[in-house]
Amino acid sequence: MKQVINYFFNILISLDQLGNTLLGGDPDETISSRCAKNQDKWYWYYLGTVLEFVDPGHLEWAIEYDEGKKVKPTKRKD
Ligand SMILES: [Ca+2]
Repeated sequence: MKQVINYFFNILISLDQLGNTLLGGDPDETISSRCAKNQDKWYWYYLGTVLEFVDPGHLEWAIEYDEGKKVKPTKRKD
């Protein structure tokens, strides 16, 4: 069963990364990670607000420091 769950989780991650690629981002980075790094832009901020509402702490664990835009680890300012 765990293999099936991992399989579908990997499919979701790849779709997420495809979405980020289609939006001009790094193909190895998820939309959540890009969103977390770009909280200074209104559209990423509002998407981040939705993600944080659905899953509190999401942006903090989803950020990928080794992919896409290079940023220093920071806390979201709410
Ligand atoms: Ca990645």
